[in-house]
Amino acid sequence: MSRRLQKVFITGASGFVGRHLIDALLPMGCEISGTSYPEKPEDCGFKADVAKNIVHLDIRSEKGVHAIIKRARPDWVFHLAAISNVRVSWEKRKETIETNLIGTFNLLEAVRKNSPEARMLFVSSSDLYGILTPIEHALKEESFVFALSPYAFTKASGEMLCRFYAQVEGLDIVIARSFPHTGPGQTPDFVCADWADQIARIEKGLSPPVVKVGNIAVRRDFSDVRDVVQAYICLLEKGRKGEVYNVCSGRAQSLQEILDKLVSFSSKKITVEVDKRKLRKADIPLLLGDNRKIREGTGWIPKIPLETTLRNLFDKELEKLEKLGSVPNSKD
Ligand code: A2R
Repeated sequence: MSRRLQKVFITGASGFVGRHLIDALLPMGCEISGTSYPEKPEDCGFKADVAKNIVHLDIRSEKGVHAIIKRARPDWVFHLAAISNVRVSWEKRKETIETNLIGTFNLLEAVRKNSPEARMLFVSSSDLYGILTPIEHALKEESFVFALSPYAFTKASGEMLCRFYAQVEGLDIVIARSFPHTGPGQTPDFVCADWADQIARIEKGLSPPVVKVGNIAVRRDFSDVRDVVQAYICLLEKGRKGEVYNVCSGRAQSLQEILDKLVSFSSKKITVEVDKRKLRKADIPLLLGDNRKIREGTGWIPKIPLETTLRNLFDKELEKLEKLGSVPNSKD
């Protein structure tokens, strides 16, 4: 980014990625504003100078989204607000479509009418590759897209909507198609954070020494959330309007290896148990991305080794339990 002060607007600023994005943008001298929902900004633990510019707003409110963009008139918009969990998207189908698709429409219209010069990043998902037959190669941006969940549908249709606004309405939009990412602060609705949470509880003597897992044979392309937010910044600095970029490490790791690493951080003798409720009807054996386009187009490269990511995630879970005050600090 040019070093002049940029006005940056983030929807979903209090979410997992939003918080890391703020941490990355503040040292760049950006003026940050954005939205949080359903949490109130004052309950999100933001520093006072950040919290004052975060508004409690449901992205489904057309009026609210227009008013806030009119006020902020941002240079950059990162659109992160979404129902981000596939299981929840099945349980709340209408809410998912209203939030992820109509919410995106509300934002695009608000930008078109009030801040048409802004650069906007739409965060999509590798879930829309929806592989039906197992493959052994890395997925490229032009690979076949097939939505197999309400979540994937809203990301696929959101991409199409963004491309329409870029190509026909002339808005300056870049699309990040993000593969799984994890790191400190992720909620236990996602696999690595779920295991880190379980193992931290075991470490603190709050749970019996058994980790419940689903299918750990599958291989996934995981990135560190801090690398991912750098990719998002690189995409707004150098990404091409209307283009889709995979955001991924380009390496696949089996969930078994991830589990072994997390277990190795604990001092307890832990056993692993398969919980049938965590098994899926069909699991894609390999989900691997090709990141050549973003590397060559923006110079971004993932830097943080997965071991560091998992260590930081685990340490954060221990810290959370210590802060809750329910257990004595292990260092005491
Ligand atoms: O689902 P919640 O209760 O954690 O709230 C999420 C929030 N959100 C909304 N914001 C405004 N209006 C809504 N109607 C609405 N519904 C949910 O957006 C959460 O605070 C934020 C999204 O953050 P996370 O769920 O923590 O997702 P993460 O990992 O930060 O992903 C950011 C983006 C999403 O678009 C994902 O679909 C994509 O990256 O992978």
